[in-house]
Amino acid sequence: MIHFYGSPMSSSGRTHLMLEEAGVPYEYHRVTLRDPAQKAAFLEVHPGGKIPYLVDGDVRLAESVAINFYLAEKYKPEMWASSVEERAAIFQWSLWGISTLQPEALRVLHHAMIVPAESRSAYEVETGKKNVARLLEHLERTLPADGFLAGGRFTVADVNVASAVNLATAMCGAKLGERAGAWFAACKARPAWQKILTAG
Ligand SMILES: N[C@@H](CCC(=O)N[C@@H](CS)C(=O)NCC(=O)O)C(=O)O
Repeated sequence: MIHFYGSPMSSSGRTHLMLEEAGVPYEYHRVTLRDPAQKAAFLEVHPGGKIPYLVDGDVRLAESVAINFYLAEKYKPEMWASSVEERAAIFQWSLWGISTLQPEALRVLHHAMIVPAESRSAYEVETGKKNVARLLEHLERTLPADGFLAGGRFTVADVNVASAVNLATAMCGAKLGERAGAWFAACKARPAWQKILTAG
């Protein structure tokens, strides 16, 4: 049995989605990291202390995108690459989501809501919003006409990027273009997305 450590409204949502897409049984350990007792217990499992975290037999993994690659390749090969070229596209889009788009959305989140009022910066919020808008324009221009990020079918890249787009649109009020909007609506309409929204 897979053990999944996560929490709603966090990076673990990306892995939660992938677990549902993979259709494998798993046990969801919901961790409230603000609770010192839960945090201490979680540190016993994962000394790195960050969610998501996955234990699958002897395999112990952190980092949502790496976990999702593992789940796709092992349990849902049709969502993984079938060629070097597809793998490159999956890597490219997933890394774009986690290391290019998401940090700009987090910049807005932190300076609008998380850091203490005296440390908040309107400049950071505005810059983050501008960068998110620019990146979402890039998504609109480069999303393949077949409506999927890689391989002409729904893959782990769509899961990884849709979760970052979800944060970016929620935090920045950014509007998606026609093509990206249709792609994102299709991602959100999938049963996995609907299930984790209701399950939390
Ligand atoms: N790049 C990591 C980010 C993991 C991460 O920062 N998780 C946050 C929640 S969104 C966390 O566990 N924070 C708790 C802490 O830093 O103590 C991933 O995508 O898995």
